[in-house]
Amino acid sequence: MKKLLTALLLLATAAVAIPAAAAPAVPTSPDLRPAFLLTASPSRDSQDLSGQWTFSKDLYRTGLNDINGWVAKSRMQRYRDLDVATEEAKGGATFFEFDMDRGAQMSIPGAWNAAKPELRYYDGLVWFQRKFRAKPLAGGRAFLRFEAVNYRAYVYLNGKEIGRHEGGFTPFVLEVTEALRDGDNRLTVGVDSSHDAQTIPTPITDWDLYGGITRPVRLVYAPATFIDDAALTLKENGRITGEVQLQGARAANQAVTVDIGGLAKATATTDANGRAAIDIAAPAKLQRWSPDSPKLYDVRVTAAGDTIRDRIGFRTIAVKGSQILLNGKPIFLRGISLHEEEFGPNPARNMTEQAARALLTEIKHGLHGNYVRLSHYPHSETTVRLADEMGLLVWSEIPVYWTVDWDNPAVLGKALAMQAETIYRDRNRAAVVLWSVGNETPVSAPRTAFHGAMADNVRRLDPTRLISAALLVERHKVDGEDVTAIQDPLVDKLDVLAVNTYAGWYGDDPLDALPGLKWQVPADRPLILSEFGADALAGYRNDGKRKFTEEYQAEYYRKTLAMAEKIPTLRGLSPWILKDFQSPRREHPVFQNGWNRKGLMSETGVKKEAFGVLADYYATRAGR
Ligand code: GCB
Repeated sequence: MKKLLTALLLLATAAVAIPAAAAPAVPTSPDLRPAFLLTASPSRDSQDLSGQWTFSKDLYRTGLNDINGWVAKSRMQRYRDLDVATEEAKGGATFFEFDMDRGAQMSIPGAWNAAKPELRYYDGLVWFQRKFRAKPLAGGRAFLRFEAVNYRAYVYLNGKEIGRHEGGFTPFVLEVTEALRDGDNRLTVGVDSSHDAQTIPTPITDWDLYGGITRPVRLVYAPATFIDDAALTLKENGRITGEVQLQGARAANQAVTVDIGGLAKATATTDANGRAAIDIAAPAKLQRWSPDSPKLYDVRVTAAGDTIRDRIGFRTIAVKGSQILLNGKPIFLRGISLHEEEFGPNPARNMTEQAARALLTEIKHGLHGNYVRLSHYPHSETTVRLADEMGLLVWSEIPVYWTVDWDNPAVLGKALAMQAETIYRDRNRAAVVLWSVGNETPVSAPRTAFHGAMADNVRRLDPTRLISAALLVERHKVDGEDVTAIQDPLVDKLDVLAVNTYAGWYGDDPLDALPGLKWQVPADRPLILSEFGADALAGYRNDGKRKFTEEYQAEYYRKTLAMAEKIPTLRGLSPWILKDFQSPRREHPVFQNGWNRKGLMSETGVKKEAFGVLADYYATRAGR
């Protein structure tokens, strides 16, 4: 078993961020820590590479490989460090079948599917190029930090391969100290959006393709020895614990100081691996973070002449019997599910702060919510930081959705690495309280073993938060009566049970039957309804007997909420979903046209009747 775990861990570290052969080797660590995190990069000297990039489609992947498995032809290699027009002007036999400098432009970050009509359903490789000027620090180091590239990235700087990454929703950092030029630089990124049976997720989902460089890219400067990451958390025993990780030749034996908003100061010394453990009593005046009072402290970490800053909230989260306790007090999660998709008729999954704020404001103030399920993959850092600032508890998940290749250790390796990248990214966010290990995956022995390994991985990497999964429910007869039950051995690994239920939308149940449906769930565990929902086209109205009307959706909500009220262990709700979202699965020509219509709001922000039903329910709940 230990051997298998070690093999998996090695696979996991190898699966996701791979520096090019020429770059320094990455230590494969059992804690699945990516080689570099640079989590506090916004507080560092850095250059935002957002803006206009040129691009070139490459459906047959000619820039990566030639026919017959040969090396790509040089006339196809989009990442070459040359000016095609200048070469052409020389005449002669050489010619090119691309020109990144004279190619069409696209605004980055943003998915290509929204940028150009001809790329609407393009699923494959696209090359992007951005030129920029750099002024490297003498004796310092430089890194590229990508917040997300969907789904695979091949990164080249000035014609040299810097590294690769797999996974569409997590950040990765590649060192470019050697390849970066003082002056003009040419950054080329091949982005492959295609998914297969061994990717996470597979090609079959219920959301849009959104290929591209979907989140910001930064060039980050750091001293030769620097603070890569610092994490702090409040424990139930009243102590603040955490770690500071230094990188570089002088990382060992360094004095580290952590200042928590001027309230408390911790000092420690790094060990041989550049790591310092922090453990101090929480200061008496420390205000606990909560949705009602989302207090964040300015935290400043200093070591080896380097300083990073972060804004961190302190709270505890625990389960006791069937209660969820925030700062020791029972809490009911008044939430909603959300896809990473901004309001508007043609979203590009470009989650600017303004776009994220518009969505979260509807949850916090429109619905009177205190919780959001960020489905079905890690959302942008912007969204999670905003949840911290605005006071919304967060459920976070990676896209182990429906079915993945359960029997394949390499796929499990990818899942564990994605989880690790998410946890290392977000472990300072007080808002995040739940890590989910899957969504609606059909029960089988290999699937349960896969999720079990994921749950163990989360427990090891972050024992301070709760573990859940959005499970399927079964309907069966008990004494002639229809009973909804969870029949899933995975429950043994979870702190909070969560189920998706669509009675009244999928299936034959009349709405009036919903409040009478019987539930059989463990009495000693908290339960969340992680999804329920019904489609409605905003503005389509009649007597409410027809599906897709606003009235039907509103009545579905009334009846489902009445059903939920009867489940004694119910501790939270995240109905499906705040806003209509794009999905090629949904092709009804009158009601859907490529949109899943289960939003409480249309894609442009028009509220449907059911929005008011849930808002009223949450307003009452908040007062209880
Ligand atoms: C689900 C899935 C979600 C779908 C939703 C639906 O159970 O978890 O991704 O979009 O149902 O609309 O059917």
